[in-house]
Amino acid sequence: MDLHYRSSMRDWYRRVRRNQIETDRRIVRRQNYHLKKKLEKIEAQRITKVAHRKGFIKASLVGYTNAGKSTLLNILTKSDVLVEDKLFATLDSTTRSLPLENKQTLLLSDTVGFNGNFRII
Ligand SMILES: Nc1nc2c(ncn2[C@@H]2O[C@H](COP(=O)(O)OP(=O)(O)OP(=O)(O)O)[C@@H](O)[C@H]2O)c(=O)[nH]1
Ligand SMILES: [Mg+2]
Repeated sequence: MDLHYRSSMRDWYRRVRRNQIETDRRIVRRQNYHLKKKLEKIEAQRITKVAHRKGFIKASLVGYTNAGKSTLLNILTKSDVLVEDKLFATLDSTTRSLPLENKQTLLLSDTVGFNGNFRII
């Protein structure tokens, strides 16, 4: 292999690498952009939710895991959240509305259950 051939191969390889790096950067930038947009949307939805909840009465079902919190939420709010005879069936809190007799609305939240000791003082 003569020297000239080797050096042109090296140049070609460098160009390919540079193009590849630029392409990768563009892909990462685009993914970043889309993730940022997604985050902004989630944040906006969260703010809307919080604003929407202002003025409502709020209550949470809190207790040990597998105690029946989700079952109670379903009965009270005629919902269909996951109920299972196992620990930590609920992994995230869920809120449902419950119309009260005085025409007000109660926002009732099911929560992730406790495990271990917690004292009621
Ligand atoms: N015997 C009896 N079983 C109940 C009662 N309430 C709920 N269960 C049962 O207890 C199990 C657990 O109920 P869940 O409502 O999922 O309990 P949870 O507190 O939400 O549990 P995690 O979400 O896992 O923390 C289910 O198999 C229910 O059918 C009750 O009043 N009596
Ligand atoms: Mg539950």
